[in-house]
Amino acid sequence: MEKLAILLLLSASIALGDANLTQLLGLEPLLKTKEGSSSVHSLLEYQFMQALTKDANGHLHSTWLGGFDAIKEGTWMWSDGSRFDYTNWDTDEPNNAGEGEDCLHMNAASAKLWFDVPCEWKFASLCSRRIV
Ligand SMILES: [Ca+2]
Ligand SMILES: [Ca+2]
Repeated sequence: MEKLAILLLLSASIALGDANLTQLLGLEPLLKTKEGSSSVHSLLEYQFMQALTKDANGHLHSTWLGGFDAIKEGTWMWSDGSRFDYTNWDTDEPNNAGEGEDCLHMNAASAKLWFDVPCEWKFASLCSRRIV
């Protein structure tokens, strides 16, 4: 429930485009860096996060989550330190293709599941912050 409240506040500040609200909530730094990128621990959480990334036309945009395996290939972790206890990878992902893929994005391809991709790619980030 706490996480839901956090995401609602973040969603509201972004949706309203209210810089003062974003600053008041202390979310501004999170929107500028990948620190505080969100973790996902259930299908329900993932579906909620997808709703936050949906535009007015119903399109789900590719968005960074806080998952990475840059420390040890194949060992996925969340940047918030929580357990990596849920996955929603697309078929044949993660595959660490090419010269390596160590970051996780959601809403990938047509299935809108997870891909590992190069961390240099540019997407919006979905962030969360513990308020209490
Ligand atoms: Ca990798
Ligand atoms: Ca991949």
